[in-house]
This record gives sequence, structure tokens and C-alpha cells, in this order.
Amino acid sequence: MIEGPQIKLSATVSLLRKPERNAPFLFWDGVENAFEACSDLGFHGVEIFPESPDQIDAVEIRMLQQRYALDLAAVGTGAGWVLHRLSFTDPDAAIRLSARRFASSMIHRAGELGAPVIIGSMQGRIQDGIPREQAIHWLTEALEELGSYAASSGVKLLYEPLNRYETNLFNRLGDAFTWLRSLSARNLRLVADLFHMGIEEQDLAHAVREAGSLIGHVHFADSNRRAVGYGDTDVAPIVAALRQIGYSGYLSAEIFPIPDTLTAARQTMAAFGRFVGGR
Ligand code: LER
Ligand code: MN
Repeated sequence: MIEGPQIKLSATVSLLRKPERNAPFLFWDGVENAFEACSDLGFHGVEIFPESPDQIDAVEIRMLQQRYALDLAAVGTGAGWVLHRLSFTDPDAAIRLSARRFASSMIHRAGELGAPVIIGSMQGRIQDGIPREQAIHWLTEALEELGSYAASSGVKLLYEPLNRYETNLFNRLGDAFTWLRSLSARNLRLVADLFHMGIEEQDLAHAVREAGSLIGHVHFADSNRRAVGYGDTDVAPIVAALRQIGYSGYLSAEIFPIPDTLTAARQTMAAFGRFVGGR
């Protein structure tokens, strides 16, 4: 039987401690708990959002991957911003340097596990008094440096456009696509986060088709950042567009655990079964 490209399902687990709990992650009770639940529910992978690179324990994660027959779908770097206030576009050169060090150390850890790394919140924003070209130059510098480091570690680096309330750098997939294509590092891809796209794109399916093979990861969320099916995003044409571009990566549930983690995880699996076809 000839199979088309396989779209896979994963879910996010946050390793942030209590005060930061108001963030859109599905699992909150440790890596093993997330692997066990995702395996029980039939997911293909887990995406980890660690506080720092030290929380990526390659030995432990390899053991969990084997025990639960799941992949590590991606590693997020957002804690660099959320907890440490590091960004690639801070006017302070020392902060930009610390931001690049934080992310490269995350790439190193993820590289040991062959998992892609996401640059989302750490991109920062264009601050008052800084020309846009200057901020884009700093972002480009970071992505070029981290992109070639990721290539030498054998992993993809994923850049995520965010909605206007989180960044003023790139909000739409098409703008990020044009910029990313102008960079020389070849292993850079885009994250299409359906929540951010719902705020910024006129037509989500069209945006997916335009970005095409540059899409390397999808954050699978409904319009209200709850599990797909709990909001009003029209998901069928988006999945059709992903099939059209031959997408074979993850739909990763980066969502609020509403009404609770397991119900939202089951809903995500049901939506995956309905729109993609299940495992
Ligand atoms: C933040 O809103 C987000 O979508 C994350 O995936 C970026 O770190
Ligand atoms: Mn996201």
C-alpha cells in the first residue's frame, strides 16, 4: 500500500513551576505523566517546554521514548523570555548574547534527542526608539547563528510568528516566509500556530498553502486556544491545505487544559481522528 505523508499528533507539556501556570500548555505534571497519557490516548509525540536546558535530561527522555513508543516532537525556548526576560531583539547587547546562549544550549540538548527547537517568544519585539530594520537585523543575526548551530547538531530550528499582542516583528506566516527565505541557514522552518493565525490571517488555509514546504511544525489550537473543536476555527480546510503541501510533521496541541487536561487531550485526539483520520 502506498501511504501519503503522515501528519502526526503531539501535545505540549510545561515544566514551568506554579507562578507561571497561566500559559497555554496541556500537561503540567512532569514529563513522564505527559508521555504516559499521550501514549494511552494514541498520540505520536510530546512537545516539551522546559524552564531551562538543564531540564532536558537526554537519558530520561530516551528511556520514556522507548517505554511509551513516542517521539519528542519539539522543544520550546519560550521560558528564556517568560522566566529570564531574554530576547534576541533587546537593545542591550549583553541580553541579546545571553538570549543566544540560552537558545543554543537548548539546541544542544534537543540535538542529543534529534528534536527540533522552537523560537517563539524569545524573538522579543521592536522596542520604542529602535528602527524596525535594526530589530530585524538582530533577529536575523540570531537565527543565522542558531540556525547553523542547529544544522551542525542535526536538528531543525523552527521560527514562530506570534500575534500582535506578543510581538511586532512578524505576525503573519507570509511575512515570516519572505524573511526566512532571505536567510542563508537552510534548516529553518516556520511554526504555524493556528491560534495566532486566527488573529492575524485573513484565510488560514491560504496562508498554509503560501508557506508550503517551509512549514515545519503546527500548533494545533482552536480560536480561543482551547482544544480543537471547542472554538470556531474551520479546521477542515486547514488540514486539506496541509495535505496539499505534503506536510508530514506534527499537529501539536499547545492549548489551555480546559475544562481539564485529560478532557482537552481526548478532545484533541477526537478532532485529530475527525480531520486527519486517526492513527
Ligand atoms: C506563544 O504564544 C506561543 O505560541 C509559543 O509557542 C511561542 O513560544
Ligand atoms: Mn505556539
